[in-house]
Amino acid sequence: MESRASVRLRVVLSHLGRPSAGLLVAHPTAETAYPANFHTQQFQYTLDNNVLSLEQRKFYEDNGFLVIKNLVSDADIERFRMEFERICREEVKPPGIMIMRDVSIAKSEFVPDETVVSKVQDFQEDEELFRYCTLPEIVKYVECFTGPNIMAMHTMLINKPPDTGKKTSRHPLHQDLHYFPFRPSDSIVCAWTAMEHTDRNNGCLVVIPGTHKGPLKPHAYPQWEGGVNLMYHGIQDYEEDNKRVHLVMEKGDTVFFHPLLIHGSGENKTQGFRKAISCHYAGANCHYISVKGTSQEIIEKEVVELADKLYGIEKGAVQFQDVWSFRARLVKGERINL
Ligand SMILES: O=C(O)CCC(=O)C(=O)O
Repeated sequence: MESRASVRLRVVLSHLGRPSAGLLVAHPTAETAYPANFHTQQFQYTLDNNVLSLEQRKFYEDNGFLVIKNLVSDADIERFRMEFERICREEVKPPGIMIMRDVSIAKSEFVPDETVVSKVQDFQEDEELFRYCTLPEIVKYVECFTGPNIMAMHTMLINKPPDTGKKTSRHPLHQDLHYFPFRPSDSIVCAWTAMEHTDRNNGCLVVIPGTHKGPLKPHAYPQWEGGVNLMYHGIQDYEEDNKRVHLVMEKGDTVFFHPLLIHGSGENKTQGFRKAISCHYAGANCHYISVKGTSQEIIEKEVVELADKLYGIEKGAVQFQDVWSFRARLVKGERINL
């Protein structure tokens, strides 16, 4: 008889052939206005597709991020908020979703309510939240970095809680590539949309411009007195005098950023929850890499152990790559390697 573990694994792996979320077509909207003698070969981080203006491309190339104002409608944000609340109340349980609570909230205090949920991750099977990843206004920009075949690799709705005084609502400075066993990094981009006004008071995103040009740095859990949230690894050796930029954003504003860009977010000093929705995309022609012997081994170990626990699969049956290709979902074009 087939063991429980292998049945589970078969279910997990059967998701890998999942169909696409429907075809989207990107239309150029920005006036590119390149001088006639301008050569775009000098660009490394953006593609030639006439969506970004020359100024926008130059900004991303130099800084590793680009904010597009007022990109997602209030109506969509309201729908995402309502679906998040339904998930928190456990009225819907999309397969694969991870519900996280802030480390300051004891397990025994957990109630199915949005005030104890700091984040939902991996909502790719929730059709309502996954609509975010397929919004034409978002995908249009994503394509400038990934090319036309686009995979959604990682999804999150972050509900940064009011800080309890322990400073656990902070997200340490990190590079998202630390978590990813696929390359090339230049074909990966994050879209992060503010679901309400965000500034330093409620812990807006903070970025260190230009760091996407540097290497992937070693990460570890920071030694914070009040504790640190699960998987919130941080960079150990960043230079204190690096220029940090706090991204003050309005509801619907969206920042696109490179996976090597050093970023994080501060303490939420308000009494409200600071919400944002995000997706990491990768060009479908990216490929998986082995992270054995690299600084990413520590996150590989943590993720695989968590997946074993979550899916009830015997140790060693699931690899780091399997976890990623399980959660990956096609957004546009053709699923190639991922
Ligand atoms: O929204 C935030 O507070 C930071 C999110 C972030 O950087 C991440 O989850 O990688």
